[in-house]
Amino acid sequence: MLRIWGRVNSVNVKKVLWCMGELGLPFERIDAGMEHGVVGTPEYIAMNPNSRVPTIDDDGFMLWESNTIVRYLSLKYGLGTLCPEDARQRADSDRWMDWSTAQLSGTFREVFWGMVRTEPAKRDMAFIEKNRQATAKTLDTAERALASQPFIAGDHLTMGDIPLGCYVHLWMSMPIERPEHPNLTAWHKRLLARPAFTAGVNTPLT
Ligand SMILES: N[C@@H](CCC(=O)N[C@@H](CS)C(=O)NCC(=O)O)C(=O)O
Repeated sequence: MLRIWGRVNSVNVKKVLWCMGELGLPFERIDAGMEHGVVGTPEYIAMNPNSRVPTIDDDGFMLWESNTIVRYLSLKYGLGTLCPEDARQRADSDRWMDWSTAQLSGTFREVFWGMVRTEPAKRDMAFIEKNRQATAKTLDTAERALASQPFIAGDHLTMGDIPLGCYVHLWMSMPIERPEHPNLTAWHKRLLARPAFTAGVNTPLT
């Protein structure tokens, strides 16, 4: 059976939990990271020299880096569904995964850590606000892409929706000001209707 190491409140773990849920894969999850520790042990570092979560064990094949894990599982267990067979559709899906990490996650992380993981008295509100505005502007790009299609890379859910869906869910869950993004909001509602999203992503923030 697949095994995954990682705490459920990590955005990078959420990506993999949602992916495994969509693929209907049975798995065992082992708590690791933050208050659970584990990631600093020699045994864990031997599996994942990055000392972070998530890590998976697929029948002896150890893999870390969340987007890579999502791509691997989608190709192995979801070819034609989460992983498009057509090269151009797959590149489109891949592009949104890379975009979510390269363009969105940096400023998003500063808002999330500021508003969720930092106690109110210690928050640098000017810094959070600067990053909130930058994140909102970045999300305009996804808003435009979702104007013409129900999912980020076309007419059905693909791996391209997974990292973005995890970030957008947290963005929508935080007590912050958000600009009107009707297409993004409708897409998020479509994701919330999926049992695998509810189980893997729509879980407590802390
Ligand atoms: N690029 C890595 C980043 C992994 C990462 O930074 N994970 C965070 C949680 S989201 C982590 O392990 N933090 C330390 C901890 O939980 O102890 C990936 O996508 O898997």
